[in-house]
Amino acid sequence: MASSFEKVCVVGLGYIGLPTAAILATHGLSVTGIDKNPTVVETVNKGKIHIVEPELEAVVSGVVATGRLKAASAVEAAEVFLIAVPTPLGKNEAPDLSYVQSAVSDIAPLLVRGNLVILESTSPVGTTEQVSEGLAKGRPDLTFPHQAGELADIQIAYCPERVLPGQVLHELVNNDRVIGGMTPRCAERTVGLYTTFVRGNCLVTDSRTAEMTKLTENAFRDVNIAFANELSMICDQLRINVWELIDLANRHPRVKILQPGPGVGGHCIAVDPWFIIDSAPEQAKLMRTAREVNDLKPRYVVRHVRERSARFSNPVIACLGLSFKADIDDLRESPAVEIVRDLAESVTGELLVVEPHIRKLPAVLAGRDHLTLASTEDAIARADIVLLLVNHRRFRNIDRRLLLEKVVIDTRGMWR
Ligand code: SAJ
Repeated sequence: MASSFEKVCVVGLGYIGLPTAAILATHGLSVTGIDKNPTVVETVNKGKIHIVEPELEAVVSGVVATGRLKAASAVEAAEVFLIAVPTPLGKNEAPDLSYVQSAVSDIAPLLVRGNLVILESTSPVGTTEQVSEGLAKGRPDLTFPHQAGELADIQIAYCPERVLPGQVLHELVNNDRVIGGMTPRCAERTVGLYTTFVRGNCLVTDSRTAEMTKLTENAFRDVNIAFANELSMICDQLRINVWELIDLANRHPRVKILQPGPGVGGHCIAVDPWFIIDSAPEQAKLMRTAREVNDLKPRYVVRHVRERSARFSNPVIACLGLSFKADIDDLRESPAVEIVRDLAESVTGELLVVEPHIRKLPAVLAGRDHLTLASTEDAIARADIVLLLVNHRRFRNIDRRLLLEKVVIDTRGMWR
């Protein structure tokens, strides 16, 4: 659908900002992507990308070539400002909103009546209202939704990203979007922008509900993974195969237990529940406990490996997988990395790490004695203990007969 907007400025060219900027540009809008990192700006302006995401480079190079997308280091005047900056955890598990605040300070001087500002970054409830207040502070000559409601000069909305890394281009277009307008008019204008490229439904609500929707989706998953992880520890205690147990329980028509693992990694599920816990600590008891259970799991695995390695004087341990989930190269917040690091610090013997998606060890593991990156074959052949940390497709082909003489610790249930 054709948009009534022509010029969009996307602040933050990361995993969400860059694909969104590129998709808007392919739909005929003139897009400037802003990033404080000069290397990112330079890379995008060459039609290349600085992140790993299938098919994205072809789209970016196409729109950069036609001039529809360009990158810059300073915010430029536009009709729509779309904020897609990181919102990491700061001190004491509290959200760090400094990148959002910095985007607000950069945008405020450029605003003109009729502009639309959209926040996409995962944010604690109330952040969109804070964006409105922050912009108003910088521009006392204009009115904003928290002051003037429907009559405001500037419209503001929250529209969370929900895409799965690795499938971003598909999910960006096909997923439903939740659009939280600070007023109905803010929402309506935001729907106008997203319907240029979204084939899913645009579901309209207020900004606080939209902020909470995003956090709830990831907290729901975290709590459910914690249930599976807790079950796995109970089952170890009771000498029950947790994988068989879950398969059986899931045959009940209203039971759908997720899979235990070595812990919860990535930038989202292990982080977002804290945004809820931080804003309602008294009420968010279950979510806090779930976070604690999931955070405990890597340490539980390390303890288990140490117990099983006690009978060897210098065990060779093959650690299969380092990424935070299967079939990707992303090591961010990966429980597997944490486990290998802790083993390197607490077990005498040799660690052979296998991660087919990387060529060199991450800094936290590099340069350690008795820890090397190995091929699957070499690691399995030499190991006394085989520790499976990630259920990569490639590990499924391992000949099970090669494991018969070894101590096998399977945190993912691949060899259940
Ligand atoms: N995990 C388990 N057991 C399971 C499922 C997952 O241990 O049964 C672990 C994975 O191994 C991994 C972690 O959880 O370490 C997270 O993996 P994931 O595939 O569940 O999710 P992410 O972090 O890659 O992406 C999530 C998605 N959110 C939901 O599915 C509700 C995605 O749609 C969001 O856009 C993304 O977070 C985000 O950016 O917030």
